This record gives sequence, structure tokens and C-alpha cells, in this order.
Amino acid sequence: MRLLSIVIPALNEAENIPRVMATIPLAAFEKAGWDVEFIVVDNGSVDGTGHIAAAHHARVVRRSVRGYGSAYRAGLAAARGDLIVTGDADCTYPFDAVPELLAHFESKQLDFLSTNRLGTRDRQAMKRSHMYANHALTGLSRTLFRSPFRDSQSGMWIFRREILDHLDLRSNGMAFSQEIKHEAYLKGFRCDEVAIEYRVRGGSVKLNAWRDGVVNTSQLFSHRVRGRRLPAWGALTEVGTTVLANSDLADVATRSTSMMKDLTETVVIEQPTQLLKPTLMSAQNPDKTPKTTDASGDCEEMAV
Ligand SMILES: Nc1nc2c(ncn2[C@@H]2O[C@H](COP(=O)(O)OP(=O)(O)OP(=O)(O)O)[C@@H](O)[C@H]2O)c(=O)[nH]1
Ligand SMILES: [Mg+2]
Repeated sequence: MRLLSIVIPALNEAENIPRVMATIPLAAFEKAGWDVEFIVVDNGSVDGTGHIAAAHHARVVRRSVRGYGSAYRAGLAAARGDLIVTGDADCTYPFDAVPELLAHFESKQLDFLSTNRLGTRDRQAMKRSHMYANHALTGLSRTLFRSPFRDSQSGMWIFRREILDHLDLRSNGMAFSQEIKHEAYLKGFRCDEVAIEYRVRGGSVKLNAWRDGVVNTSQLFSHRVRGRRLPAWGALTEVGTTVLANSDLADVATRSTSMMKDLTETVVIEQPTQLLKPTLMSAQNPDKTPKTTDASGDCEEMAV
């Protein structure tokens, strides 16, 4: 069986974690030949998010440095899967659609697949001001990087774990989301994006719209200055032999490796060997009905 790592950053999402987990379609993954590890990164919660996640069979990663990007850098370093899937812990992303996204990823032989939330029909899922800000940041990204992504801020991605060794990821805050997409694109990996449904959030928002908007904008410019688009690799399998001959990539690989080294000093991983099995989940959630969110912020049963 191949291993899929689902990596989720969670700050004070104790209430949402069980609901998000209930939407993970383990039986479909098993049928498609995937074992699943579920990694929750908690760096600063005061509501017991990490304990709840551990009780729900997650590998819990804790890191002293706060922030969304910091959480991802630790969680991705801990992931062992052939492929990594990400998303928020707030019930907004459709984990129940991941088998379909995986099929697309594999049929197109992609290295990095992102998702586009901006065509979502549920107007309550994203505030109008956030929608405008997302379009503005995406427009600027497309201009600066000539990137193909139409939603530069989406938090659901699927990618081959191996590509992490070639990405220079530095953001500890919300800018991590755009940084990983642009790095994958700049390094010549095969990227694509598909539309997904975006759902109403459970619990409270962690984004600080103005501060994060300013930080993200300045990260775009600094990243553009340091990053240069490298030739497309085609399939990543071809990189292995080429990478050492390319001084830029060799340099980046060295830096990523030292980033990982930093991380191992501050990261604590609980339940390091834990895998999710459909039997575990059905025992915990007997009706196995996928969940979504309603406008009041609570996840509720979704008609299927
Ligand atoms: N571990 C960790 N998780 C974080 C941190 N900040 C945000 N998160 C998580 O990252 C995800 C995204 O944060 P949100 O508050 O939903 O931000 P957003 O998705 O940009 O904003 P909305 O679209 O309004 O939901 C959620 O799962 C948060 O719990 C952090 O400092 N540490
Ligand atoms: Mg969110």
C-alpha cells in the first residue's frame, strides 16, 4: 500500500477536529490502495486541540514557533507519505472530494495540485471582503510570477512529498500558502489547479485580514526577487540525476535540509507510528455520513 499523509494546521480547533476527521473518506482511500496518516500541527492552542486530535488517531506535531506557515513547515517535515494532502481544520475544505482530486492528480501525472475556492456558490462561505482580497493577491501573483493559479490563497493542496526537498519555504505566517504554490511553479514542477466547493467555517477565524494582507503582499515581492523560474522538469522522477548538476537546485536542497534540521530540534511528534484505518473511524463515527458546515458555524450532516 502507498502512504497518504493528510497534514492539517490547527489553532484552537478542538471543536472542529472530530468533524473534519469525519469527512475523511478512509474506505475510498483504502479501496484505491492508500494507507493514511493524519497529522495535526498544534503550535499554541489553548483549547486542547492537540489532545482531541491525538484521541482521534492523529499524529500530533507541536512546535514552539507560532504561525500557520511554521505549523506547516513542521507538519510537512514530519510527513512520511508518498503524497501529501493539506487543508484547514475548520470544516471549510471538502476532504470528502480528495479521492476525486487524487484521481486527477494521478491521471495527469502531476507533482503539485492546488484548488480554487473562488467560484464557490455558497456566498456565506467567504466574506465579500475576503473574496476581493483573494482576487487581488491572486492577480498580483499572476502578474509577478506568471503563475497559473487562480486562487493563490487556497489551503488545499496535493503534492508529491519528494518535491519538498527542492522548495525553499521560509514563511511562518499565512503567506506560506502562496509561497508553496509559487515555489512549486518556479522550480518547474508540473502544477495544476481544480475548482472545489468551499464551505462555511466552524469556530473562529485566525486570519488577521489587514495584517496578513500586507505581509502576503510584501512576501510576493521579496519572493519574486529571490526566485527565478527554472526549466520544467517534466516528471519528478527525472530530477534525481539532474538536481546535483544544477547549482541553484543543489543550493536550495541544502537550505531545505538545514530547515528540516532546525525543525527536529523544536518539534515534538506524539504517536509517531499512527495510521488511520476505516474500522477505527467507523467505530468512532458509526453513521460515516460526510459532514459539512452550516451558516451558524457548526458542522452538520450533509445530504448525499
Ligand atoms: N497550528 C496552527 N494553525 C493555525 C495557525 N493560524 C491558523 N491556523 C490554522 O490554519 C487554518 C487556516 O486558518 P483560518 O483562520 O481558517 O484562516 P483562513 O482559512 O485564511 O480564513 P477563513 O477563510 O476566514 O477561514 C485553520 O485550520 C487554523 O486553525 C497557527 O498559528 N498555528
Ligand atoms: Mg479557513
